[in-house]
Amino acid sequence: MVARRTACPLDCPDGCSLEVEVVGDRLVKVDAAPADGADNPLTQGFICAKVKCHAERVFGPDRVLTPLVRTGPKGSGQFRTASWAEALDLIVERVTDAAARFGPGSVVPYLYNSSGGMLAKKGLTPLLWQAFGASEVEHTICAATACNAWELVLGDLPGADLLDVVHSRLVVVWGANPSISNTHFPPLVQQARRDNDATLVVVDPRRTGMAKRADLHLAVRPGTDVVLALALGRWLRDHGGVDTAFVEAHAEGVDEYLAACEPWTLGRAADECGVDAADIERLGTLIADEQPAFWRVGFGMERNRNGGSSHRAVLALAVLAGSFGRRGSGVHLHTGHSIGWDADALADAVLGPPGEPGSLGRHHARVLNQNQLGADLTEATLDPPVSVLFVQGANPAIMNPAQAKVQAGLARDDLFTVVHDQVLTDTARFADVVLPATTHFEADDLAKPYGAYTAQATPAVIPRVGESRTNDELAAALAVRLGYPADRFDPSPGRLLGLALAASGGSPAVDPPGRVLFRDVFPDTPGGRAQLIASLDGVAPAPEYRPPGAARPLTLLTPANHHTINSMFGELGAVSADVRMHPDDARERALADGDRVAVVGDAGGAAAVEVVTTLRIDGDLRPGVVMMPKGAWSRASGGGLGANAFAPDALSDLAGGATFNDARVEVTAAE
Ligand SMILES: Nc1nc2c(c(=O)[nH]1)N[C@H]1C(S)=C(S)[C@@H](COP(=O)(O)OP(=O)(O)OC[C@H]3O[C@@H](n4cnc5c(=O)[nH]c(N)nc54)[C@H](O)[C@@H]3O)O[C@H]1N2
Ligand SMILES: Nc1nc2c(c(=O)[nH]1)N[C@H]1C(S)=C(S)[C@@H](COP(=O)(O)OP(=O)(O)OC[C@H]3O[C@@H](n4cnc5c(=O)[nH]c(N)nc54)[C@H](O)[C@@H]3O)O[C@H]1N2
Ligand SMILES: [Mo]
Repeated sequence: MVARRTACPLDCPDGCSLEVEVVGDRLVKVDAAPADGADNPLTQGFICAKVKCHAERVFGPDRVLTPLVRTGPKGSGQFRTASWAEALDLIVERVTDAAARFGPGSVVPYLYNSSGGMLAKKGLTPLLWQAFGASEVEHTICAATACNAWELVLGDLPGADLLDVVHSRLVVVWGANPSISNTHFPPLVQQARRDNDATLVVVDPRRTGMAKRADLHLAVRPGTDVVLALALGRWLRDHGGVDTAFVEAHAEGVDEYLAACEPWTLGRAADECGVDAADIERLGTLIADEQPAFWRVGFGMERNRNGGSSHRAVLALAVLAGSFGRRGSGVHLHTGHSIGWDADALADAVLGPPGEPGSLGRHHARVLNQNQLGADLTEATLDPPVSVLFVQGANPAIMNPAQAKVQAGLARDDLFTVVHDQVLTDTARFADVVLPATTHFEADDLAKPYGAYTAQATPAVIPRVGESRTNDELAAALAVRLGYPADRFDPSPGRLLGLALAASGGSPAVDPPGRVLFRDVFPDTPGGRAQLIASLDGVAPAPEYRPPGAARPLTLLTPANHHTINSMFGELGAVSADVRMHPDDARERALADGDRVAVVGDAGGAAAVEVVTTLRIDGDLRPGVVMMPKGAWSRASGGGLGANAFAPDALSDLAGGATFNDARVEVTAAE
């Protein structure tokens, strides 16, 4: 047995420091690096249950071990094994043919890799497809709305350091569920409560793990946060709660913003948000009186039509209250791009400096919105059509909005689909060619989590499983076959990391942890001031509220769960596709726990869809809200469609973001 150090690059804020045990070629145990000496102090000597089981996934029955070529109907998952050479030749033939017939824009690389390291995400693959002039699929499915709102208000200000919450007197968790999606944060909040008698407030339609422990929980109706935040702005103004010294020094647009708050009296806001006016007032008093205050803002609040406005309004509230300038204050959404990754240097080395002889193209034929893949695959009018779909590090068959449309598109006979993944996902079952990908235990990379101020090496700790290749190795092999210079597309991790990190001396330049916002670091906005009013084409100057649609009576939320990271680990079977409902809603429908039920909805303009599943009664939901987990594989619901069949492909109010939580459904007893 050998113990080795690495880190977890999965799509999670925490980015844990890991210690793994290896016997021969096999990974046998994955656990936290010991608390003393871990590169990432946020790890605190423990990791989540999912990643503890990661060895099971690496060697699991669903692992793709060789290239596969489709033999059965699309979606059936019937394949024969193939050599890498055969698979690559086939892909290049189809890619070249599509470009000749419809232009390079008909090749659509759907690259996400949010659970991969920096090279897996930002290495050779996007550069290859730029050189080719393929379409770009813009990353809008997650974080685009919230991050754009942050930029509008706070520019490039980094998020407050999660470790600093131990110094806070007030902790506001708004639209985030750290007990599940950022598990190293709650113990720090408990420490603040113990040591400083800190008050904890949670704003979430569900009584989450943290809400159960909170001093105050506002179970808002989904999508109404903007109203709550505007009403609190008004309340602060009327009760001397605006930190005038702070806003005079550090904020722009305050008067105009407060004028936009004017219509939202406590009573009106209470009605719209479905909470007690007294609770709104209690939160106002806490925000006005308790400092330092730490705001943990999450992505749950962005996934609806008002996501951008809600995020802007909550940030504006923290600004009005002056929740900055002291240790233990500030807002955390994520830690930003604080790593010194020089994407231009990497692109110049691979593609050649722009304009120089021999340099390769850098232009995508067009930009497609990730949330509307289903429409792009199925609408006959798209010009050029999607002829080749190259999916890497993503599972759109179950994770995208308008799932029925996505699956209908993936089933198209005239579409050639390549999927490069570690396991035979629901998307891979639709592929013409499946290619085996390495896990981060099998190849060198660098992990940069979005909730911790750290970057950690993830060296290979075991040999390759099967014939798996890294994303960069696949890009290199395709590049050579497409006629691009092999030396420029040399995929060795040392070379690529060296190029991207040259500007910071070869190792990542992580922002110093523990910086206090508006004391040690300021936004790059005009005057370094927070902007409460936006001046951007197509964006309302002040946050705006759009009432939710009411086509069906229940709002379906699909948040993160304990058993999966997005859809990863879903193959291990622990996540069910059950639908959860408040006892009052169940009583009204004469339904009981364990009943077989039909969830009915419609998404993306498609005909009504129905998913039959099991009902669970759950008093932690607010009435009118039902829940299914995100990331369940189709096998969890007996094949076919799941929660994402109900997710609309309409876009949010900012940055073309996803509106998963605008899903509206009805639940009835199954026939
Ligand atoms: N275990 C685990 N951890 C994960 C992930 C995972 O799948 N599993 N996924 C990772 C990824 S990709 C991401 S983006 C993050 C996401 O993690 P979070 O930022 O926590 O986002 P969600 O889980 O989508 O939702 C968080 C909470 O928002 C609530 N919510 C929903 N709608 C609204 C609303 O309109 N207003 C308010 N105030 N609250 C609302 C939900 O009930 C939920 O409790 O987690 C990461 N971490
Ligand atoms: N209903 C609903 N749907 C949602 C959400 C929601 O809140 N509700 N949330 C959305 C969010 S927050 C997100 S981030 C998206 C995520 O959506 P996706 O990115 O489509 O889903 P993942 O499960 O993260 O898919 C990642 C895949 O990449 C593979 N993989 C991991 N590392 C590598 C690598 O290095 N190379 C290659 N080639 N493959 C790799 C994994 O095996 C996995 O199959 O889903 C969104 N979908
Ligand atoms: Mo995400």
